Amino acid sequence: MAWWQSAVVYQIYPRSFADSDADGIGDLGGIAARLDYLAELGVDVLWLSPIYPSPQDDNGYDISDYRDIDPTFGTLTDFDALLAAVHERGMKLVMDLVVNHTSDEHPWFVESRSSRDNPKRDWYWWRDEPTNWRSFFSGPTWDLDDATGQYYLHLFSRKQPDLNWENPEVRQAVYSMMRWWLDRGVDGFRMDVINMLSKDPALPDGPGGDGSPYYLCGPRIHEFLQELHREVVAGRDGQLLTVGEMPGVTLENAKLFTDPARGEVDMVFQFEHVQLDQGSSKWDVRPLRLTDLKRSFGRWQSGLAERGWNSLYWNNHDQPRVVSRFGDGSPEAAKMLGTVLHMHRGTPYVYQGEELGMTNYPFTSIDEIRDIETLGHYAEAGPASFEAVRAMGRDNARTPMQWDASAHAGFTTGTPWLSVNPNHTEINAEAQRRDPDSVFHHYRRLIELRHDEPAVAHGDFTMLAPQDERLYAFTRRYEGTELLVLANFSGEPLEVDFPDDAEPGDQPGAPPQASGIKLADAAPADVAMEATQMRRYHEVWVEKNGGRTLLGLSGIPATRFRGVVRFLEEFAGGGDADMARYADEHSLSEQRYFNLLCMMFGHDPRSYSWVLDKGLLPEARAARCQNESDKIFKAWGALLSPHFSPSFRLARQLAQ
Ligand code: ISL
Repeated sequence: MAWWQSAVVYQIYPRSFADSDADGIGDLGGIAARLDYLAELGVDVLWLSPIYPSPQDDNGYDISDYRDIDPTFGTLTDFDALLAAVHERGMKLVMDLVVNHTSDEHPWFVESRSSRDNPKRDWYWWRDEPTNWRSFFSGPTWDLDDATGQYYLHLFSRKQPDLNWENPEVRQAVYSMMRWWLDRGVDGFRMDVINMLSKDPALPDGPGGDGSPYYLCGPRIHEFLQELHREVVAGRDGQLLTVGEMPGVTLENAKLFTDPARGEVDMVFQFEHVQLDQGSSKWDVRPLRLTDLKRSFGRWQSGLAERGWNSLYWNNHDQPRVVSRFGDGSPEAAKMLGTVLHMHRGTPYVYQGEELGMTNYPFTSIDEIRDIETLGHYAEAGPASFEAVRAMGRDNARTPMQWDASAHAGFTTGTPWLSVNPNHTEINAEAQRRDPDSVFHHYRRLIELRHDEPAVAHGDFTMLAPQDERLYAFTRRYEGTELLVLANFSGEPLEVDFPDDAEPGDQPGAPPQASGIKLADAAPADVAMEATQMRRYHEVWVEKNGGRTLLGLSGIPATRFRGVVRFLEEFAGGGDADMARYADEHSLSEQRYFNLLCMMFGHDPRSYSWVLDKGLLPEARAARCQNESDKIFKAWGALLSPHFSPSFRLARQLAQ
């Protein structure tokens, strides 16, 4: 198995992460100062959005020198120090590779545009007549260059001319640059719009100005990526990560791109799930239908089950914040969304601030927005488009990282290049690190789970209840372990209907029933009872391992966990052997005992009353379970895990 199958990647948008020199723009020094935070979160890989010299027309996705660092961010020496510090902490660092286009200020383009017979003329796409293609950033994709009287192609801004990958010199120049970074010690690349490299050289007009049929996954794309892999990646030590950003990629093509036998890329970013809440364009905003999301994810999960690999993401620097987009902005929604994504099969990507539940920004005026894409759209569409801009604009993701409650959220002591979200007084890293129930610690546990629980990294995936508009439910199975994840995607409490006739002995591999959730023999009535009452944006996990069943809940108030520890202390004397003895004395089967604990640490009051009703716990003692110290709370994982490993790992991690 490849190392990245159990890894989690964290995306840093350097402009907005942390500023060390008070110019209001994040930089390498800022990142270096926050590495311990990232190590605490537990991520394996850092991906840096572009830090190369750039006129910053598209915040660095317009590169004017591939072999240096933009002075705004630091120097190559700073970079080497950062890389060493990342490696020292056992993490890896992946660079953004933007080679579909350069900046118009890159020396290659400066030469190319200097005359029609310049040797680099053919490094870009020059034509006497433009086609009707429209740019991603509004307006045409062709600009007339007055000096030479020809048009050049730019799928993005006019300052981002497209390289001509038909020219072998271009390809070799890129490979050589990539090797230079790998030799420097970087651990791989996130490849910007890499499925746009191969264009139909005829560049025909597209339907309604849409040129994408002629540049998305064009005729030579697999050949180019195989060549790139051969020239750059192959023969290195297998510790690298390559992920291709591929707008519009189909599942069928993604299977080819990520089939290890073909030697192209390790995984791709596909866009299907982030286009489900839109109509004709990203600005035509529609409500998400959960059934569409499940159909899409389910298809990708099964499509890449045998060969290839998924990347998993809700957020990046181009997408609005998921907690505002698919949730209601609350920490509950942030945790629920995190659990759903991270329990899928694939490599999860966390975009900076997602681990805090950072939300969209409450923009009130176009003057607050800096993003070239959004401004281009607004200029064309006018003020009526402002609601869509607020909902979908990329600057939602780009506001500064919220480190603490101080002015500018601890991001900078200068004036931030983009305003800090006023909610930083509540949503910030400092507060969340102190709070064991925070979104931060929830993400930390999810990441730990992927490292520790093979069913999370490697288990198969079965979508359940595909027709339900509120419940997101699936199972993951690996060897003897089965994990069931139930998530209430709605803002209302949800009754989940568990069929009474759940067949005992449900075999791994058996197809799920089309309606309802089938809890097999190992899930007794008490688990079902808990799960039938799902709070808003709430998730429940059940792990079956052999005959044992474990229920885990997120957002568990620490007091309840402390209550469990007290219960153990009181009844079991604090030691593993005593604890087991207690279970024996009370004739509790291991399963029963587990379920009892589960009831205890669920914070649905019905769990408690149920325990009491059944006479499993004297009322007085239950009451005392409410107040315990942090010390005991922390001790609980250590106390329990050896005893109930491996099933109990889930609970332990949720509890920490
Ligand atoms: O942002 C988008 C959706 O609104 C996409 O169309 C996005 O432009 C596309 O996914 C490509 O993105 C990448 O390349 C762009 C750059 O602006 C993005 O930031 C980058 O992620 C051009 O380099």
